[in-house]
Amino acid sequence: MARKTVAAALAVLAGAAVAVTAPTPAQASAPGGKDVTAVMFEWNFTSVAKACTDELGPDGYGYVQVSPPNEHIQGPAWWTAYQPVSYKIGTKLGDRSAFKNMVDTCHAAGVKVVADTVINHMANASGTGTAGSSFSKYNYPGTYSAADMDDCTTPISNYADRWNVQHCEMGGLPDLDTGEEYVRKTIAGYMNDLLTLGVDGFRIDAAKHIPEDDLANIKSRLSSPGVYWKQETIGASGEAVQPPEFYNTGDVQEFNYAYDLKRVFNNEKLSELKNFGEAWGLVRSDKASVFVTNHDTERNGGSLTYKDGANYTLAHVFMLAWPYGSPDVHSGYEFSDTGAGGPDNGQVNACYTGGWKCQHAWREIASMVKFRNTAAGAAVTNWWDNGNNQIAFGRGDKAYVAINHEGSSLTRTFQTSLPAGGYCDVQSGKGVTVNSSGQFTATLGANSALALHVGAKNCDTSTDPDPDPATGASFNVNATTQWGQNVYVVGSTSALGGWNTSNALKLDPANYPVWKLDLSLPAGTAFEYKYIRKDASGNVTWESGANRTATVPSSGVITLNDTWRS
Ligand code: ARE
Ligand code: CA
Repeated sequence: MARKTVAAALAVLAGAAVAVTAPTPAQASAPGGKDVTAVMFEWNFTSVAKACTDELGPDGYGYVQVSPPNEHIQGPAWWTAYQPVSYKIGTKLGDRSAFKNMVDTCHAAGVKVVADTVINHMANASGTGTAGSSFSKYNYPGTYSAADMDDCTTPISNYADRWNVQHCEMGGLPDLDTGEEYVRKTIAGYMNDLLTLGVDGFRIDAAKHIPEDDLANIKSRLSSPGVYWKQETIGASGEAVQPPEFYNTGDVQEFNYAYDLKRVFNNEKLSELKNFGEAWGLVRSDKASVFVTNHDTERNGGSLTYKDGANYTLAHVFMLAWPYGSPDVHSGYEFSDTGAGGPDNGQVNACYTGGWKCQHAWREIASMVKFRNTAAGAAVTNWWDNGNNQIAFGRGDKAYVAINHEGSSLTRTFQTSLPAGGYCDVQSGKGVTVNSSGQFTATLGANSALALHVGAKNCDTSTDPDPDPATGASFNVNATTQWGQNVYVVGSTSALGGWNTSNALKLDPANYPVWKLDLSLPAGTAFEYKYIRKDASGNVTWESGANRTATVPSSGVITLNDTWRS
């Protein structure tokens, strides 16, 4: 991935004054020109390291964000990570050396590391933490005592009152007195320790609950005070504390971006997105950290989630193609209990197994990261829409995307500003030719996208987002589906989920109605399998008939061309 020059970055900033939709990279993009962060929610550090090497680096992600690494209360729920006990590095996700190895491995893969940092409060509990420290509410020996807590020890009760929001207890979590010297020094000490371990940035949890002056003071004590800094500041009308007051310290997470995308993709028209961004009342693009979903909103209904099928996938395609803010791609796991922690204590043996969704690696999403990197600095051009849910736009002479969010296919001659030549549609892996007038003709299936960029001129193996395994099976099944349904394969071996439908492997619908999955399996493996459909709520429908059988050859891949048996 080519590094962007300072001159290019300045050109981008100059462009910002011209049009609302002009690309203004947030601070995240400044250090390397790659502004997409993969948020590996509840992944353990060893698994994150492997993802950096195998997927995030090769796919062009600039950053990976990890769940809070410091000692917290014990328990199976994910939210235990938001109740700090001390600033020792040590949780079920890994110890200090696993954390350090992850940072080094990610750096070697060209991926910078952001740590989720919980510094507003401490644990509302008593017991022993994940690194062995004893504690009780208001007393965390070696770290803080009651004197370090804020004077207000009642829960926050009025978001219209700044003092109440910033000094009282969020949901009963003991609030640190961040105005105090010792507290500031201790928090800065923790963050400097993370910097020593190589961390490149921080997500500041509950930043809205910390006065901006306190954050500025803490940040000024860091060994690199210009470090990337992304603040959780949920903006809501009528509240006393609003995101823009945090611009001085860094970027702000724009929750309204996710709320708006949910509304548009579920109930409104994509054609409205023509001026999405500041014109919609969102925060400044160069300060915005944006997402389709995060770990809270995928649980509280605020945003689209993996349960929303094409609405969710296409919203990611739009986010990554559209020059506003710096995108986070949330990579999580399936859940029905909103408190459930990551499967297997955060150990990810393989994507799409055990409940791990691996959204960061979905072809439709991963392929758009290089699209975004290639398009960086280019404004929106050649906007087209049908007045409804079909849109297309270019990014100057760098890239072009079309999104068909309707129930029938779209055939059209698209006008781009791309140089003539052959391109790879990185969504489908099929070739597209742009003529000397910048036009190409293509058919997009229902609820699918097409994306071209000058960094992917040929659909050869080096740009194939889904290369064939050395030995294994290529599952191809012709299966029509309803809204919200997906097709999976499940079978007799553990790699095929051991007949457990919750461990079934999802097939890729890029060539719908043919669903496809290339699976690496040891040579000679004999297995049985069947296809299943799952709907948005996880209900399973089996295809009829006997189990299918196949054997992996001694070298190469067995190609299975199947038709769904209804
Ligand atoms: C848990 C229990 C609670 C219990 C508490 C203390 O669930 O019942 O009271 O412990 O014992 C996460 C979970 C919480 C969990 C917490 C600690 O979501 O359920 O509490 O961990 O284990 C506000 C804040 C915002 C915050 C959200 C959740 O402004 O900062 O609430 N988000 C971050 C994280 C969360 C995390 C925390 C902070 C705590 O992303 O995952 O909590 O570290 C309006 C306002 C928002 C407000 C929102 C909800 O929209 O505008 O500002 O968000 O309502 O109240
Ligand atoms: Ca506070």
